[in-house]
Amino acid sequence: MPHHGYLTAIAILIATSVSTKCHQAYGAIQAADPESIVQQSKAPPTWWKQAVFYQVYPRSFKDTNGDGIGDINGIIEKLDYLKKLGIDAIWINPHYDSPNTDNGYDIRDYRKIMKEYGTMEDFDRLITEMKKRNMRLMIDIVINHTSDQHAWFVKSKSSKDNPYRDYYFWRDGKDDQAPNNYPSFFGGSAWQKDDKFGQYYLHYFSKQQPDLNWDNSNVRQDLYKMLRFWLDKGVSGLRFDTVATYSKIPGFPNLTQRQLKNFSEEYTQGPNIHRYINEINREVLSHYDIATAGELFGIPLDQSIKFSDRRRNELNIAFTFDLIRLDRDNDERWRRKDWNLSQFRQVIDKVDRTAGEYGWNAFFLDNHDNPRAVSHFGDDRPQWREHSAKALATLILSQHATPFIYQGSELGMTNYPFKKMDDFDDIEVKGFWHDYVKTGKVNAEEFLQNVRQISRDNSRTPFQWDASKNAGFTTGTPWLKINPNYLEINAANQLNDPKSVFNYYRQLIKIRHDIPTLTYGNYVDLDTKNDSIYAYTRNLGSEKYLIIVNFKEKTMRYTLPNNLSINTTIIENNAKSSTKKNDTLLVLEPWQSGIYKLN
Ligand code: TEU
Ligand code: CA
Repeated sequence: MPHHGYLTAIAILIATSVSTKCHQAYGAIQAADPESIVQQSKAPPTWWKQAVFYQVYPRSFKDTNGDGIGDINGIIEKLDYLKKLGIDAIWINPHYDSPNTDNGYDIRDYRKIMKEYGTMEDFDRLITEMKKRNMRLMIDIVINHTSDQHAWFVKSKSSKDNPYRDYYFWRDGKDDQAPNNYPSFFGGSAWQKDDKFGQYYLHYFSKQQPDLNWDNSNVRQDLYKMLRFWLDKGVSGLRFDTVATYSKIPGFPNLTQRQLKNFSEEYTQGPNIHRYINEINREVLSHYDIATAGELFGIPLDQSIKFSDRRRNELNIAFTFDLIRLDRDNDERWRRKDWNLSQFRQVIDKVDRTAGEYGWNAFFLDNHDNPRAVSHFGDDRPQWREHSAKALATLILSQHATPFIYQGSELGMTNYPFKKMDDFDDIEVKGFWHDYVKTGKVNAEEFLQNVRQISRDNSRTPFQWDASKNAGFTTGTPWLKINPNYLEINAANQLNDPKSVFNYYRQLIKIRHDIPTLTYGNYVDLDTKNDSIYAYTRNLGSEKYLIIVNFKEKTMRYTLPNNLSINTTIIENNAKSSTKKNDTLLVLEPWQSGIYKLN
Protein backbone atom coordinates (compact mmCIF):
# COMPACT_ATOMS: atom_id res chain seq x y z
CA MET A 1 0.00 0.00 0.00
CA PRO A 2 2.53 2.64 0.97
CA HIS A 3 4.45 2.22 -2.26
CA HIS A 4 1.46 3.36 -4.36
CA GLY A 5 2.26 6.68 -2.89
CA TYR A 6 1.12 8.19 0.30
CA LEU A 7 -1.61 10.41 -1.09
CA THR A 8 -3.23 7.52 -2.94
CA ALA A 9 -3.44 5.66 0.33
CA ILE A 10 -5.31 8.55 1.87
CA ALA A 11 -7.56 8.88 -1.16
CA ILE A 12 -8.49 5.20 -0.92
CA LEU A 13 -9.19 5.75 2.74
CA ILE A 14 -11.47 8.71 2.15
CA ALA A 15 -13.30 6.91 -0.65
CA THR A 16 -14.15 3.85 1.37
CA SER A 17 -15.24 3.76 4.96
CA VAL A 18 -12.92 1.21 6.42
CA SER A 19 -14.52 -1.68 8.19
CA THR A 20 -13.44 -5.25 8.58
CA LYS A 21 -15.30 -8.49 8.89
CA CYS A 22 -13.22 -9.39 11.90
CA HIS A 23 -14.63 -9.87 15.38
CA GLN A 24 -13.68 -6.31 16.29
CA ALA A 25 -15.28 -4.33 13.50
CA TYR A 26 -14.08 -0.79 13.82
CA GLY A 27 -16.01 2.21 12.67
CA ALA A 28 -15.47 4.21 9.52
CA ILE A 29 -12.31 6.25 9.83
CA GLN A 30 -12.26 9.67 8.29
CA ALA A 31 -8.60 10.69 8.12
CA ALA A 32 -7.63 14.30 7.66
CA ASP A 33 -7.08 15.51 4.10
CA PRO A 34 -3.78 14.37 2.57
CA GLU A 35 -2.29 17.81 1.97
CA SER A 36 -2.63 18.90 5.58
CA ILE A 37 -1.10 15.66 6.80
CA VAL A 38 1.91 16.00 4.53
CA GLN A 39 2.42 19.64 5.50
CA GLN A 40 1.89 18.96 9.21
CA SER A 41 4.39 16.16 9.19
CA LYS A 42 6.88 18.63 7.65
CA ALA A 43 8.86 15.68 6.25
CA PRO A 44 8.40 14.24 2.78
CA PRO A 45 6.35 11.02 3.10
CA THR A 46 8.74 8.08 2.69
CA TRP A 47 8.01 4.43 2.08
CA TRP A 48 10.31 3.31 4.90
CA LYS A 49 8.40 5.39 7.45
CA GLN A 50 5.05 3.99 6.35
CA ALA A 51 6.18 0.40 5.82
CA VAL A 52 5.69 -2.39 8.34
CA PHE A 53 8.90 -4.47 8.40
CA TYR A 54 9.24 -8.16 9.29
CA GLN A 55 12.58 -9.64 10.36
CA VAL A 56 13.30 -13.10 8.94
CA TYR A 57 16.11 -15.07 10.60
CA PRO A 58 16.64 -17.31 7.55
CA ARG A 59 18.36 -20.13 9.44
CA SER A 60 15.21 -20.74 11.47
CA PHE A 61 12.42 -19.67 9.13
CA LYS A 62 11.67 -22.55 6.73
CA ASP A 63 13.79 -25.47 5.50
CA THR A 64 12.87 -26.79 2.03
CA ASN A 65 15.66 -29.34 1.38
CA GLY A 66 15.58 -31.36 4.59
CA ASP A 67 19.01 -30.36 5.95
CA GLY A 68 17.43 -28.92 9.11
CA ILE A 69 18.50 -25.38 8.20
CA GLY A 70 16.17 -22.69 6.86
CA ASP A 71 16.89 -21.45 3.33
CA ILE A 72 16.00 -18.83 0.72
CA ASN A 73 13.51 -21.13 -1.02
CA GLY A 74 11.77 -21.38 2.36
CA ILE A 75 11.38 -17.60 2.46
CA ILE A 76 10.01 -17.60 -1.11
CA GLU A 77 7.55 -20.36 -0.16
CA LYS A 78 6.22 -18.23 2.72
CA LEU A 79 5.96 -14.83 0.97
CA ASP A 80 2.18 -15.25 0.61
CA TYR A 81 1.92 -15.90 4.36
CA LEU A 82 3.74 -12.61 4.98
CA LYS A 83 1.60 -10.83 2.36
CA LYS A 84 -1.54 -12.05 4.14
CA LEU A 85 -0.14 -10.62 7.38
CA GLY A 86 0.20 -7.28 5.54
CA ILE A 87 3.98 -7.00 5.56
CA ASP A 88 5.56 -4.37 3.29
CA ALA A 89 9.26 -5.10 3.74
CA ILE A 90 11.48 -7.90 5.00
CA TRP A 91 14.89 -7.63 6.72
CA ILE A 92 16.88 -10.87 6.43
CA ASN A 93 19.90 -11.63 8.62
CA PRO A 94 23.20 -12.28 6.74
CA HIS A 95 22.75 -14.53 3.72
CA TYR A 96 26.42 -14.58 2.62
CA ASP A 97 28.96 -17.43 2.49
CA SER A 98 30.03 -18.02 6.09
CA PRO A 99 31.55 -20.72 8.34
CA ASN A 100 28.72 -19.77 10.75
CA THR A 101 30.70 -19.38 13.95
CA ASP A 102 28.29 -16.49 14.67
CA ASN A 103 25.42 -17.68 12.45
CA GLY A 104 26.38 -15.68 9.38
CA TYR A 105 27.85 -12.59 11.08
CA ASP A 106 31.29 -13.93 10.12
CA ILE A 107 31.37 -13.44 6.37
CA ARG A 108 33.85 -15.41 4.24
CA ASP A 109 32.73 -14.13 0.82
CA TYR A 110 30.45 -11.06 0.50
CA ARG A 111 29.43 -11.99 -3.06
CA LYS A 112 28.46 -15.60 -2.52
CA ILE A 113 25.28 -17.01 -0.97
CA MET A 114 25.75 -19.15 2.14
CA LYS A 115 25.63 -22.70 0.74
CA GLU A 116 23.13 -23.79 3.42
CA TYR A 117 20.76 -21.05 2.23
CA GLY A 118 20.93 -21.86 -1.49
CA THR A 119 22.25 -20.18 -4.65
CA MET A 120 22.49 -16.72 -6.18
CA GLU A 121 19.66 -17.79 -8.53
CA ASP A 122 17.51 -18.45 -5.42
CA PHE A 123 18.39 -14.97 -4.14
CA ASP A 124 17.53 -13.32 -7.46
CA ARG A 125 14.22 -15.23 -7.49
CA LEU A 126 13.48 -13.98 -3.96
CA ILE A 127 13.88 -10.40 -5.19
CA THR A 128 11.64 -11.09 -8.22
CA GLU A 129 8.94 -12.83 -6.17
CA MET A 130 8.96 -10.03 -3.59
CA LYS A 131 8.65 -7.33 -6.24
CA LYS A 132 5.66 -9.21 -7.71
CA ARG A 133 4.04 -8.85 -4.29
CA ASN A 134 5.02 -5.18 -3.90
CA MET A 135 7.36 -6.11 -1.05
CA ARG A 136 10.88 -4.75 -0.50
CA LEU A 137 13.98 -6.57 0.76
CA MET A 138 16.43 -5.18 3.34
CA ILE A 139 19.69 -7.15 3.66
CA ASP A 140 22.17 -7.20 6.56
CA ILE A 141 25.50 -5.42 6.02
CA VAL A 142 28.28 -6.73 8.29
CA ILE A 143 31.37 -4.66 7.55
CA ASN A 144 32.89 -3.97 10.96
CA HIS A 145 34.60 -7.36 10.61
CA THR A 146 34.89 -10.37 8.31
CA SER A 147 35.35 -14.06 8.97
CA ASP A 148 38.97 -15.15 9.65
CA GLN A 149 38.47 -17.34 6.57
CA HIS A 150 37.83 -14.32 4.31
CA ALA A 151 40.45 -14.07 1.50
CA TRP A 152 41.48 -10.61 2.76
CA PHE A 153 42.36 -11.98 6.21
CA VAL A 154 44.08 -15.07 4.84
CA LYS A 155 46.34 -12.74 2.81
CA SER A 156 46.67 -10.26 5.66
CA LYS A 157 48.00 -12.86 8.10
CA SER A 158 50.26 -14.52 5.48
CA SER A 159 53.04 -11.92 5.73
CA LYS A 160 53.83 -8.57 7.31
CA ASP A 161 54.37 -6.90 3.97
CA ASN A 162 51.34 -8.33 2.20
CA PRO A 163 49.25 -5.44 0.70
CA TYR A 164 46.30 -6.74 2.73
CA ARG A 165 48.26 -6.65 6.03
CA ASP A 166 46.61 -3.39 7.13
CA TYR A 167 43.14 -4.38 6.03
CA TYR A 168 42.99 -5.48 9.69
CA PHE A 169 44.52 -4.29 12.96
CA TRP A 170 47.81 -6.07 13.73
CA ARG A 171 49.78 -4.91 16.79
CA ASP A 172 52.78 -6.16 18.82
CA GLY A 173 51.97 -7.37 22.31
CA LYS A 174 53.42 -5.83 25.47
CA ASP A 175 55.48 -8.16 27.72
CA ASP A 176 53.90 -11.11 25.95
CA GLN A 177 50.45 -9.71 26.73
CA ALA A 178 47.74 -8.36 24.40
CA PRO A 179 48.36 -4.80 23.07
CA ASN A 180 45.71 -3.43 25.47
CA ASN A 181 42.93 -4.56 27.84
CA TYR A 182 40.02 -4.47 25.35
CA PRO A 183 37.46 -7.26 26.10
CA SER A 184 35.60 -9.09 23.34
CA PHE A 185 31.78 -9.03 23.27
CA PHE A 186 31.99 -12.82 23.13
CA GLY A 187 34.31 -13.36 26.09
CA GLY A 188 38.03 -13.08 26.70
CA SER A 189 40.35 -10.53 25.14
CA ALA A 190 39.57 -8.62 21.91
CA TRP A 191 43.11 -9.52 20.74
CA GLN A 192 44.16 -12.89 19.33
CA LYS A 193 47.84 -13.78 19.08
CA ASP A 194 49.00 -15.16 15.74
CA ASP A 195 52.10 -17.32 16.27
CA LYS A 196 53.53 -16.77 12.79
CA PHE A 197 54.93 -13.33 13.62
CA GLY A 198 53.90 -13.09 17.28
CA GLN A 199 51.56 -10.19 16.53
CA TYR A 200 47.97 -9.85 17.72
CA TYR A 201 44.90 -8.99 15.64
CA LEU A 202 41.83 -7.12 16.92
CA HIS A 203 38.38 -8.74 17.11
CA TYR A 204 35.57 -6.98 18.98
CA PHE A 205 33.51 -10.15 18.57
CA SER A 206 34.82 -13.72 18.28
CA LYS A 207 38.43 -14.44 17.25
CA GLN A 208 36.91 -15.78 14.03
CA GLN A 209 35.64 -12.22 13.34
CA PRO A 210 38.71 -9.97 12.84
CA ASP A 211 37.88 -6.25 12.71
CA LEU A 212 38.43 -4.46 9.40
CA ASN A 213 40.65 -1.38 9.42
CA TRP A 214 38.30 1.40 8.28
CA ASP A 215 41.13 3.92 8.48
CA ASN A 216 42.47 2.26 5.30
CA SER A 217 40.68 3.82 2.31
CA ASN A 218 41.27 0.67 0.23
CA VAL A 219 39.11 -1.25 2.72
CA ARG A 220 36.35 1.33 2.41
CA GLN A 221 36.44 1.41 -1.38
CA ASP A 222 36.34 -2.42 -1.60
CA LEU A 223 33.34 -2.42 0.74
CA TYR A 224 31.55 0.25 -1.30
CA LYS A 225 31.96 -1.87 -4.44
CA MET A 226 30.34 -4.75 -2.55
CA LEU A 227 27.40 -2.57 -1.48
CA ARG A 228 26.81 -1.49 -5.09
CA PHE A 229 26.87 -5.17 -6.17
CA TRP A 230 23.86 -5.95 -3.97
CA LEU A 231 22.02 -2.68 -4.56
CA ASP A 232 22.31 -3.16 -8.33
CA LYS A 233 20.47 -6.47 -7.85
CA GLY A 234 17.39 -4.58 -6.68
CA VAL A 235 17.78 -4.74 -2.92
CA SER A 236 15.71 -1.93 -1.31
CA GLY A 237 17.27 -1.67 2.13
CA LEU A 238 20.48 -2.12 4.11
CA ARG A 239 20.76 -2.78 7.86
CA PHE A 240 24.26 -1.83 9.02
CA ASP A 241 25.40 -4.27 11.71
CA THR A 242 27.15 -2.74 14.77
CA VAL A 243 27.52 0.40 12.66
CA ALA A 244 28.98 2.68 15.36
CA THR A 245 32.16 0.65 15.90
CA TYR A 246 33.88 1.02 12.51
CA SER A 247 36.20 3.82 13.72
CA LYS A 248 38.68 2.81 16.42
CA ILE A 249 40.35 4.93 19.10
CA PRO A 250 43.82 5.85 17.74
CA GLY A 251 46.70 4.17 19.55
CA PHE A 252 44.41 1.70 21.34
CA PRO A 253 44.92 3.10 24.84
CA ASN A 254 43.91 0.84 27.74
CA LEU A 255 40.37 1.28 29.02
CA THR A 256 40.09 2.57 32.58
CA GLN A 257 38.27 0.42 35.15
CA ARG A 258 35.21 2.66 34.73
CA GLN A 259 35.33 2.40 30.93
CA LEU A 260 35.63 -1.39 31.13
CA LYS A 261 32.25 -1.49 32.86
CA ASN A 262 30.63 -0.15 29.69
CA PHE A 263 33.12 -1.00 26.99
CA SER A 264 30.29 -1.29 24.40
CA GLU A 265 30.01 2.51 24.59
CA GLU A 266 33.77 3.07 24.39
CA TYR A 267 33.88 1.09 21.12
CA THR A 268 31.41 3.55 19.55
CA GLN A 269 33.50 6.66 20.27
CA GLY A 270 35.97 6.40 17.38
CA PRO A 271 36.79 9.89 15.98
CA ASN A 272 35.92 9.13 12.35
CA ILE A 273 32.65 7.24 12.63
CA HIS A 274 30.45 9.99 11.15
CA ARG A 275 33.02 10.83 8.48
CA TYR A 276 32.93 7.20 7.35
CA ILE A 277 29.13 6.88 7.37
CA ASN A 278 28.81 10.18 5.56
CA GLU A 279 31.25 8.83 2.96
CA ILE A 280 29.20 5.63 2.55
CA ASN A 281 26.16 7.85 1.96
CA ARG A 282 27.93 10.11 -0.53
CA GLU A 283 29.64 7.31 -2.45
CA VAL A 284 26.85 4.70 -2.41
CA LEU A 285 23.57 5.18 -0.54
CA SER A 286 22.60 8.55 -2.03
CA HIS A 287 22.58 7.00 -5.52
CA TYR A 288 19.73 4.58 -4.73
CA ASP A 289 16.07 4.77 -3.58
CA ILE A 290 16.61 2.64 -0.48
CA ALA A 291 16.07 2.52 3.26
CA THR A 292 19.19 2.38 5.43
CA ALA A 293 19.13 1.40 9.10
CA GLY A 294 21.91 1.44 11.67
CA GLU A 295 22.25 -1.00 14.55
CA LEU A 296 23.34 1.59 17.11
CA PHE A 297 24.39 -0.89 19.80
CA GLY A 298 26.47 0.84 22.47
CA ILE A 299 25.86 4.44 21.36
CA PRO A 300 24.62 6.71 24.20
CA LEU A 301 21.04 7.67 23.31
CA ASP A 302 21.74 11.42 23.06
CA GLN A 303 24.35 10.69 20.34
CA SER A 304 22.04 8.42 18.33
CA ILE A 305 20.36 11.35 16.54
CA LYS A 306 23.56 11.98 14.59
CA PHE A 307 23.02 8.75 12.63
CA SER A 308 19.43 9.30 11.47
CA ASP A 309 19.12 13.12 11.30
CA ARG A 310 18.16 13.58 7.66
CA ARG A 311 20.10 16.85 7.43
CA ARG A 312 23.36 14.96 8.06
CA ASN A 313 23.06 12.57 5.11
CA GLU A 314 24.09 9.44 7.00
CA LEU A 315 21.36 6.80 7.56
CA ASN A 316 17.54 6.84 7.63
CA ILE A 317 16.47 4.65 10.57
CA ALA A 318 18.03 4.20 14.02
CA PHE A 319 17.85 0.91 15.90
CA THR A 320 18.55 1.91 19.51
CA PHE A 321 18.77 -0.57 22.40
CA ASP A 322 17.86 1.39 25.53
CA LEU A 323 14.34 -0.06 25.54
CA ILE A 324 15.01 -3.70 24.71
CA ARG A 325 17.90 -3.80 27.18
CA LEU A 326 16.40 -1.71 29.97
CA ASP A 327 16.64 -4.85 32.17
CA ARG A 328 20.26 -5.63 31.28
CA ASP A 329 23.60 -4.59 32.80
CA ASN A 330 26.09 -2.93 30.47
CA ASP A 331 28.78 -4.60 32.56
CA GLU A 332 27.44 -8.05 33.46
CA ARG A 333 25.67 -8.50 30.10
CA TRP A 334 24.51 -12.02 31.08
CA ARG A 335 22.49 -10.71 34.05
CA ARG A 336 18.83 -9.73 33.89
CA LYS A 337 17.43 -6.96 36.14
CA ASP A 338 13.84 -6.18 37.09
CA TRP A 339 12.09 -3.39 35.26
CA ASN A 340 8.77 -1.57 35.55
CA LEU A 341 6.34 0.08 33.16
CA SER A 342 7.36 3.58 34.19
CA GLN A 343 10.99 2.89 33.17
CA PHE A 344 9.75 1.21 29.96
CA ARG A 345 7.61 4.16 28.84
CA GLN A 346 10.16 6.79 29.93
CA VAL A 347 12.70 5.18 27.61
CA ILE A 348 10.22 5.29 24.71
CA ASP A 349 9.52 8.95 25.51
CA LYS A 350 13.23 9.79 25.59
CA VAL A 351 13.95 7.86 22.36
CA ASP A 352 11.13 9.72 20.60
CA ARG A 353 12.31 13.13 21.86
CA THR A 354 15.87 12.27 20.81
CA ALA A 355 14.78 11.63 17.24
CA GLY A 356 12.94 14.95 17.25
CA GLU A 357 11.83 16.48 13.97
CA TYR A 358 14.72 15.29 11.80
CA GLY A 359 15.56 11.80 13.05
CA TRP A 360 13.63 8.53 12.78
CA ASN A 361 13.59 5.32 14.82
CA ALA A 362 12.75 1.68 14.38
CA PHE A 363 10.46 0.27 17.05
CA PHE A 364 10.94 -3.38 18.02
CA LEU A 365 10.42 -5.50 21.13
CA ASP A 366 12.47 -8.48 19.99
CA ASN A 367 14.99 -9.58 17.40
CA HIS A 368 17.57 -12.37 16.87
CA ASP A 369 19.80 -10.99 19.65
CA ASN A 370 17.14 -10.74 22.35
CA PRO A 371 14.53 -12.93 24.04
CA ARG A 372 10.97 -13.23 22.72
CA ALA A 373 8.81 -10.13 23.31
CA VAL A 374 5.87 -11.91 24.96
CA SER A 375 8.23 -13.62 27.44
CA HIS A 376 10.33 -10.49 27.95
CA PHE A 377 7.73 -7.69 28.20
CA GLY A 378 4.40 -9.59 28.27
CA ASP A 379 3.37 -12.64 30.27
CA ASP A 380 3.85 -15.99 28.53
CA ARG A 381 1.89 -18.02 31.08
CA PRO A 382 -1.03 -19.76 29.31
CA GLN A 383 -3.78 -17.56 30.75
CA TRP A 384 -2.08 -14.29 29.66
CA ARG A 385 0.10 -15.17 26.69
CA GLU A 386 -2.34 -14.31 23.89
CA HIS A 387 -3.74 -11.19 25.54
CA SER A 388 -0.31 -9.81 26.33
CA ALA A 389 1.00 -10.71 22.85
CA LYS A 390 -1.89 -8.69 21.33
CA ALA A 391 -1.23 -5.85 23.78
CA LEU A 392 2.45 -5.68 22.78
CA ALA A 393 1.44 -5.85 19.10
CA THR A 394 -0.76 -2.80 19.71
CA LEU A 395 2.27 -0.92 21.05
CA ILE A 396 4.59 -2.00 18.24
CA LEU A 397 2.14 -0.91 15.53
CA SER A 398 1.17 2.46 16.98
CA GLN A 399 4.52 4.09 17.69
CA HIS A 400 6.13 7.17 16.09
CA ALA A 401 8.67 4.88 14.42
CA THR A 402 8.94 2.15 11.80
CA PRO A 403 7.67 -1.13 13.29
CA PHE A 404 9.86 -4.24 12.97
CA ILE A 405 8.04 -7.50 13.74
CA TYR A 406 10.39 -10.37 14.57
CA GLN A 407 9.48 -13.73 12.99
CA GLY A 408 7.07 -15.72 15.16
CA SER A 409 6.04 -12.81 17.37
CA GLU A 410 2.90 -12.53 15.22
CA LEU A 411 2.00 -15.96 16.63
CA GLY A 412 2.93 -15.16 20.22
CA MET A 413 5.91 -17.53 20.13
CA THR A 414 7.72 -17.70 23.48
CA ASN A 415 11.21 -18.22 24.94
CA TYR A 416 12.61 -21.75 24.90
CA PRO A 417 12.68 -23.84 28.15
CA PHE A 418 16.49 -24.14 28.41
CA LYS A 419 17.58 -26.62 31.12
CA LYS A 420 21.37 -26.87 30.89
CA MET A 421 24.39 -25.28 29.23
CA ASP A 422 24.58 -27.66 26.28
CA ASP A 423 21.02 -26.69 25.30
CA PHE A 424 22.56 -23.42 24.05
CA ASP A 425 24.10 -22.85 20.63
CA ASP A 426 24.97 -19.16 20.95
CA ILE A 427 28.64 -18.16 20.90
CA GLU A 428 27.73 -15.22 23.17
CA VAL A 429 26.39 -17.45 25.98
CA LYS A 430 29.49 -19.64 25.72
CA GLY A 431 31.65 -16.53 25.94
CA PHE A 432 29.79 -15.37 29.05
CA TRP A 433 30.25 -18.86 30.59
CA HIS A 434 34.00 -18.60 29.91
CA ASP A 435 34.28 -15.15 31.50
CA TYR A 436 31.97 -15.57 34.49
CA VAL A 437 31.41 -19.21 35.47
CA LYS A 438 34.68 -20.88 34.49
CA THR A 439 36.57 -18.09 36.27
CA GLY A 440 34.49 -18.71 39.40
CA LYS A 441 33.02 -15.20 39.47
CA VAL A 442 29.42 -16.47 39.28
CA ASN A 443 27.90 -19.82 40.26
CA ALA A 444 26.52 -21.95 37.45
CA GLU A 445 22.92 -22.04 38.74
CA GLU A 446 22.62 -18.26 39.08
CA PHE A 447 24.23 -17.90 35.65
CA LEU A 448 21.75 -20.35 34.09
CA GLN A 449 18.80 -18.62 35.78
CA ASN A 450 19.76 -15.44 33.95
CA VAL A 451 20.90 -16.64 30.51
CA ARG A 452 17.80 -18.83 30.28
CA GLN A 453 15.85 -15.56 30.12
CA ILE A 454 18.21 -13.34 28.11
CA SER A 455 19.93 -15.69 25.68
CA ARG A 456 19.78 -14.88 21.98
CA ASP A 457 18.85 -18.53 21.36
CA ASN A 458 15.37 -17.82 22.77
CA SER A 459 14.41 -16.11 19.51
CA ARG A 460 16.42 -18.39 17.22
CA THR A 461 14.46 -21.63 17.69
CA PRO A 462 12.77 -22.73 14.45
CA PHE A 463 9.55 -21.08 13.31
CA GLN A 464 6.45 -23.01 14.37
CA TRP A 465 4.42 -23.52 11.16
CA ASP A 466 2.08 -26.32 12.27
CA ALA A 467 1.60 -29.20 14.71
CA SER A 468 3.27 -31.78 12.45
CA LYS A 469 6.73 -33.23 13.18
CA ASN A 470 9.34 -30.51 13.76
CA ALA A 471 6.55 -27.92 13.64
CA GLY A 472 6.54 -28.16 9.84
CA PHE A 473 9.93 -26.34 9.82
CA THR A 474 11.96 -29.24 8.44
CA THR A 475 11.67 -32.87 7.39
CA GLY A 476 15.23 -33.33 8.70
CA THR A 477 16.81 -32.73 12.11
CA PRO A 478 16.43 -29.06 13.08
CA TRP A 479 19.76 -27.27 13.66
CA LEU A 480 18.39 -25.98 17.02
CA LYS A 481 15.70 -27.64 19.17
CA ILE A 482 12.12 -26.62 18.47
CA ASN A 483 10.04 -25.22 21.33
CA PRO A 484 7.81 -28.12 22.53
CA ASN A 485 4.87 -25.68 22.73
CA TYR A 486 4.69 -25.77 18.90
CA LEU A 487 1.72 -28.14 19.32
CA GLU A 488 -0.37 -25.23 20.69
CA ILE A 489 1.49 -22.27 19.17
CA ASN A 490 1.79 -22.48 15.38
CA ALA A 491 0.70 -20.60 12.26
CA ALA A 492 -1.66 -23.33 10.96
CA ASN A 493 -4.03 -23.08 13.91
CA GLN A 494 -4.10 -19.27 13.84
CA LEU A 495 -4.52 -18.34 10.17
CA ASN A 496 -8.27 -18.98 10.13
CA ASP A 497 -9.02 -18.14 13.74
CA PRO A 498 -10.37 -14.57 13.86
CA LYS A 499 -9.34 -14.31 17.50
CA SER A 500 -5.75 -15.46 16.98
CA VAL A 501 -2.65 -13.38 17.68
CA PHE A 502 -1.86 -13.64 13.96
CA ASN A 503 -5.16 -12.08 12.95
CA TYR A 504 -4.80 -9.38 15.59
CA TYR A 505 -1.44 -8.43 14.09
CA ARG A 506 -3.07 -8.51 10.63
CA GLN A 507 -5.79 -6.09 11.72
CA LEU A 508 -3.34 -3.79 13.49
CA ILE A 509 -1.13 -3.65 10.38
CA LYS A 510 -4.15 -2.72 8.28
CA ILE A 511 -5.11 -0.05 10.82
CA ARG A 512 -1.59 1.37 10.73
CA HIS A 513 -1.71 1.51 6.92
CA ASP A 514 -5.14 3.18 7.00
CA ILE A 515 -4.39 5.83 9.63
CA PRO A 516 -1.35 7.97 8.67
CA THR A 517 -1.52 9.72 12.06
CA LEU A 518 -0.24 6.47 13.61
CA THR A 519 2.87 6.87 11.48
CA TYR A 520 3.43 10.61 11.30
CA GLY A 521 1.55 11.96 14.32
CA ASN A 522 3.48 13.21 17.32
CA TYR A 523 3.75 10.99 20.38
CA VAL A 524 2.48 12.20 23.77
CA ASP A 525 2.75 9.97 26.84
CA LEU A 526 -0.21 10.75 29.13
CA ASP A 527 1.54 9.87 32.40
CA THR A 528 5.11 8.55 32.37
CA LYS A 529 4.92 7.77 36.09
CA ASN A 530 1.94 5.40 35.82
CA ASP A 531 3.18 1.87 36.47
CA SER A 532 0.07 -0.04 35.41
CA ILE A 533 -1.67 1.61 32.46
CA TYR A 534 0.44 2.69 29.49
CA ALA A 535 -1.58 5.37 27.69
CA TYR A 536 -0.35 7.72 25.01
CA THR A 537 -1.80 9.73 22.17
CA ARG A 538 -0.76 10.17 18.55
CA ASN A 539 -1.70 13.55 17.14
CA LEU A 540 -1.60 15.15 13.72
CA GLY A 541 -3.59 18.29 12.96
CA SER A 542 -7.09 17.76 14.31
CA GLU A 543 -6.62 13.98 14.49
CA LYS A 544 -6.02 12.48 17.91
CA TYR A 545 -5.81 8.79 18.75
CA LEU A 546 -5.44 7.12 22.14
CA ILE A 547 -3.46 3.92 22.55
CA ILE A 548 -3.81 2.21 25.91
CA VAL A 549 -2.54 -1.04 27.49
CA ASN A 550 -3.25 -2.45 30.93
CA PHE A 551 0.09 -4.06 31.86
CA LYS A 552 -1.44 -5.65 34.97
CA GLU A 553 -3.27 -8.95 35.38
CA LYS A 554 -6.11 -7.26 37.16
CA THR A 555 -8.99 -5.05 36.08
CA MET A 556 -8.02 -1.36 36.24
CA ARG A 557 -10.04 1.86 35.89
CA TYR A 558 -8.47 4.73 33.97
CA THR A 559 -9.81 8.27 33.70
CA LEU A 560 -8.65 10.08 30.60
CA PRO A 561 -6.74 13.26 31.50
CA ASN A 562 -6.76 16.69 29.83
CA ASN A 563 -10.51 16.58 28.96
CA LEU A 564 -9.90 13.80 26.44
CA SER A 565 -12.89 11.66 25.50
CA ILE A 566 -13.54 8.73 23.22
CA ASN A 567 -14.97 9.22 19.75
CA THR A 568 -14.78 5.71 18.23
CA THR A 569 -13.17 2.40 19.07
CA ILE A 570 -10.73 1.41 16.34
CA ILE A 571 -9.77 -1.92 17.87
CA GLU A 572 -9.64 -3.38 21.38
CA ASN A 573 -8.63 -6.68 22.89
CA ASN A 574 -10.05 -8.62 25.84
CA ALA A 575 -12.63 -5.91 26.64
CA LYS A 576 -15.59 -6.93 28.81
CA SER A 577 -17.52 -3.67 28.50
CA SER A 578 -17.33 -1.96 25.11
CA THR A 579 -16.08 1.59 25.19
CA LYS A 580 -18.72 4.13 24.15
CA LYS A 581 -18.68 7.56 22.46
CA ASN A 582 -17.72 10.42 24.85
CA ASP A 583 -16.50 8.00 27.55
CA THR A 584 -13.80 9.54 29.75
CA LEU A 585 -13.46 6.57 32.10
CA LEU A 586 -12.17 3.23 30.80
CA VAL A 587 -12.50 -0.05 32.68
CA LEU A 588 -9.63 -2.20 31.44
CA GLU A 589 -9.49 -5.98 31.84
CA PRO A 590 -6.10 -7.63 32.51
CA TRP A 591 -3.79 -7.04 29.52
CA GLN A 592 -6.61 -5.21 27.73
CA SER A 593 -5.30 -2.98 24.97
CA GLY A 594 -6.95 -0.73 22.43
CA ILE A 595 -6.70 2.05 19.89
CA TYR A 596 -9.39 4.74 20.03
CA LYS A 597 -10.14 7.84 17.99
CA LEU A 598 -10.61 10.78 20.36
CA ASN A 599 -13.00 13.73 20.10
O1 TEU B 1 25.07 -7.37 17.30
C1 TEU B 1 25.88 -6.36 17.86
C2 TEU B 1 26.02 -6.59 19.30
O2 TEU B 1 26.82 -5.98 19.94
C3 TEU B 1 25.14 -7.60 19.96
O3 TEU B 1 25.57 -8.88 19.50
C4 TEU B 1 25.31 -7.61 21.46
O4 TEU B 1 26.68 -7.75 21.73
C5 TEU B 1 24.61 -8.79 22.04
O5 TEU B 1 24.32 -9.70 21.04
C6 TEU B 1 23.36 -8.36 22.70
O6 TEU B 1 23.01 -9.40 23.59
C7 TEU B 1 25.28 -7.57 15.91
C8 TEU B 1 24.37 -8.69 15.43
O7 TEU B 1 23.01 -8.32 15.62
C9 TEU B 1 24.71 -9.92 16.24
O8 TEU B 1 23.83 -11.00 15.92
C10 TEU B 1 26.15 -10.30 15.93
O9 TEU B 1 26.52 -11.39 16.77
C11 TEU B 1 27.11 -9.13 16.19
O10 TEU B 1 26.64 -7.89 15.67
C12 TEU B 1 28.44 -9.38 15.51
O11 TEU B 1 28.28 -9.24 14.11
CA1 CA C 1 17.62 -26.09 4.15
